Amino acid sequence: MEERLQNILLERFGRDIDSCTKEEIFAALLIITREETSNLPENEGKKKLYYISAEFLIGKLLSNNLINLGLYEEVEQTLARHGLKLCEIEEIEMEPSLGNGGLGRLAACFLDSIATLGLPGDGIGLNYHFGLFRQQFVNNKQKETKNPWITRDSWLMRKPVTFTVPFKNFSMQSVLYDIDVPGYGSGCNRLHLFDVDSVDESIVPEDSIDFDKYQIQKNLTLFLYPDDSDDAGRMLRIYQQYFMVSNGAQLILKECEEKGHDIHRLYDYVVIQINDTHPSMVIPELIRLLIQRGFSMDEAIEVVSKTCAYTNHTILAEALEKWPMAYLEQVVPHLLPIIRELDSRVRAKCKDETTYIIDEKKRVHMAHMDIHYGFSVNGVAALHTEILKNTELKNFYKLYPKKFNNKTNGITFRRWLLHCNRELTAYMESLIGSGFKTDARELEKLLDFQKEKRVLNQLADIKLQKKKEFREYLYETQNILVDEHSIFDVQVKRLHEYKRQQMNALYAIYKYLDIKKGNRPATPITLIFGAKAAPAYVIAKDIIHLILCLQQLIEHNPEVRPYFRVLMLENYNVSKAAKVIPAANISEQISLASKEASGTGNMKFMLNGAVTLGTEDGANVEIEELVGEENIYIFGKRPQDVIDLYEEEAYCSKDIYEEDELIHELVDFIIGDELKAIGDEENLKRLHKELISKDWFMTLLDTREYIKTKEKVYADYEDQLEWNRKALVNIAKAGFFSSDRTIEQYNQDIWHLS
Ligand code: 26Q
Repeated sequence: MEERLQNILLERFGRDIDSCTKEEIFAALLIITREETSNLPENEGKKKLYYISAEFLIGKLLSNNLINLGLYEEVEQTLARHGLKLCEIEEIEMEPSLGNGGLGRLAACFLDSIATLGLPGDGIGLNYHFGLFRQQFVNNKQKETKNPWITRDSWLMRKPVTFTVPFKNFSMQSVLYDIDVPGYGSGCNRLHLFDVDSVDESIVPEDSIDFDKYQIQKNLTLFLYPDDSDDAGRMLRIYQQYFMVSNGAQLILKECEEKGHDIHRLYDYVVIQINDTHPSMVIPELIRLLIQRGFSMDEAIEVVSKTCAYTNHTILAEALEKWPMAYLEQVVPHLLPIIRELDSRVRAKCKDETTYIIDEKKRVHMAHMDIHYGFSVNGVAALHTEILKNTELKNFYKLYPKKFNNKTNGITFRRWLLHCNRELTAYMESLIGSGFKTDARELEKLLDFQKEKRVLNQLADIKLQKKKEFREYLYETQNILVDEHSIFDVQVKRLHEYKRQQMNALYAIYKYLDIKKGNRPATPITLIFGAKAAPAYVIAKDIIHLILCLQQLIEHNPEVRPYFRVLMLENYNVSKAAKVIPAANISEQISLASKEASGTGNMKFMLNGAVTLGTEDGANVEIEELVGEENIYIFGKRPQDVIDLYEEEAYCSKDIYEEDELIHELVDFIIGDELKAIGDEENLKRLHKELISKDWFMTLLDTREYIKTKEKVYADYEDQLEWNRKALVNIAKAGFFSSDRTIEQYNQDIWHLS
C-alpha cells in the first residue's frame, strides 16, 4: 500500500507522501480505491435488478469503499506512519447530497446490501450537479445556497453510452456517469447516473438557489428537487423524471439485447423496482419502447406489468404525485395515448372510480398506474403496510390482495456501525467475535452480557468517547462548546410538521420555564436538532426560526444554560449524521402516529446504543416488539385513534389550547416578549396561529404526555447501570434492521434474482 500510494503521488504531483497536501492524498486514495473496485468481479445471474430512483443519498464514499474492499485498516496504518489520519483525509471529500432524506438514503443503503449479497442489481438515477441545498443560519433563519459536489477527482466515471430522449418540441442526448458499488467482501454493481452535457452551472448565482426554470437544456440535471412543497418548476420536475426513466428503460433494453435475451420474456431477465412514484413514467415509456420494437399493445402491457414492482414510502396525501394531463401534454405528449389506454383498461374492468388512473380533474395518479400495472406493491414497515391495506389503498387491496407485501426498511451496518462507530465495533468484536459483521443477527449474543457491570461500563465509556468527538467537531464547525457529560437528546431528520419538531420545541420552552422556577435537572441536558426545511415550506421554516431563537435565548441566560441547552446543527447531512448519531443518548422519533411510513434514523440510533423516545409509528412499533417495552419509551395517541380523529374531523387544537393551562402558556411563549426581543414577529406569530387554529398534525394532542414521558426518560438516565443495560439491549436487537435482511426479503418475495 505504502509503495503504491507513494508512486501515485510522485507520478501525479511530483511529491512524496510527507510533502503532499491532504487534497493530494485524497486524490491518490481515490485512484487506488477505484482501481481496486474495477478489479472486482461483476455480480451476475440470470436475472438482473434495476432500482430506479430520483434520489440516491450516497454520502461520502471513500471510507465506506475502503471498508467494503477490506483496505481500511491498511490505509489507516500507512497514513499513520506518516503522521496522517484517515478521518482527516475523509474531510476533503465533498458529500454528494443526491437525495432529500429517508427515501434517498434507503436507496443508497440498498445498493450497498445488494452488492454485498452478491446479487446483480444496479441503480438508475440522475447526476444532479447541485445536491440538496446547503443550509446556513442567518439571523436565526435558514438560508439556502447551492451545494456543488462534483470535483475533478470524483467517483463518477463517464461511459461511452448515450441515448436520445424525445420531448415535445425537441430531444436531448444523454451522457452516462457510473459510480461503482463494491460489496462488503463481494463483487461489484453500479449506480448509473444520467446527465446532459448542456447543463450550465453558471446560471445559478453564488449565494442562492435561483435559476431560470424554463431553460431545460441548461437546467435539466442542475438541481435535486428539494421535495414537493415547491410549486414553481413542477414542469421541470416532469422533464427530469421522464429523462431519468427514458434513459433507464433504454439502458435496460440495450443490456438485455446485448446479452442476447428474448425481450418478449423481459420479466425472466429483468426486474425494475420503482422507488416511490418519481420513476413511475417508466411504465408507459417501456410500453412505448416495446411497441417501437414491434410488440402489440396487449403484449407490451403484459410484459411490463410482469417486470415492474412499486414501493410506497408515504401516506401523506399531498406527497402522492398527481400530474395534470395538461402538464404531461406539454412535455411528453407521446406518453399520453399509452396512459389513456392504461386508464381505459382499468375503467373497463373495474367500477371503483377511486382506482382510476386519470381522475375527473384530468390528473394522472402515478401510484394508481404502478399498482394496476406492476406485480408487487410494498410498504416499508409493518404498520405502514397495514395502513396501506386497510385505509389508504384499501380499494386497491380489495382488487389485488396478493400484490401487497411488507418490506420493513433497513440500514447498512457497514456505514452506520463499522464506519461511524469503530470503537463500538471493535469492542463488540472482542466480546462476541466478528460474525455480526456479515450476519447482523449475531449481535444478539450481546444479551449474555446484560448483567456484567464491566461490559456496561465499557459501553458507557465508548458513548462518552463519541460524545467528546462530537463536542470537538461542533466546536470546530459551529464554535459551540457542549458538555460531554450532559444528556445528548437528539432529533435529526427533515423538517416536517408531521415529524413534530415543534412539539420538541414546546418541551424546550417548558424546560426553560421550569428551570427558571428553580427545578434543575439532576444531569444537564443538551437538546440537539438538525433539519433542513424545503425552501418553500413556510411553516417548517418558522419552526426552524423558533428553535434558533430558543437557542439564542438560552445561550444568553446564565440561570438556565448550565442545565439545559438547545442547539441546532447547521446543514444536517449524511456526514453529520455519522457524527451525531453515535454520540446520542436519546433518539427522538415523535411523529404523529400513522404518519411516518417507517423512519430509518430510528434504526441508526438504536444500533449505536441510544434509547428511543417515540410514538407508536412506523418502524418504532417493530423496535418496541424487539426490545420490549422496558427498553423504549412510547407515548402519545395510537395510530388508529389518529386515523379515527381524521376520519371524524374531531381534532380541534384550539380546545386543548383553551382548556389546558400549561399548553396555553407554552404556546403563548412563542409570541411572548422574550422571543419577540430575539426573533421575527411575522414568523413567530404565524407559527403561533398555525398551532392554535390548525395544527394539522396534532401537536397539542400529545404535548402533555410527551413532557411527562421525557421527564421520566431523564429521571431514568440517573440510574446509569440500568440505562446502559437498555442501551445494550437496543444494540443487541438491532440486527433485524440490517438492510441485508431487507434485501434478502425483497429478493425472496419480489425479485427472485438467484
Ligand atoms: C414529490 C413530488 C415532487 C417533488 C418531490 C417529491 C418528493 C420528494 C421526496 C416526495 C417525497 C420525497 C421523499 C420521501 C421520503 O423520504 N419518504 C421517507 O421514506 C423513508 C424510506 O422508506 C421512510 O423511512 C420515511 O418514513 C419516509 O418519510
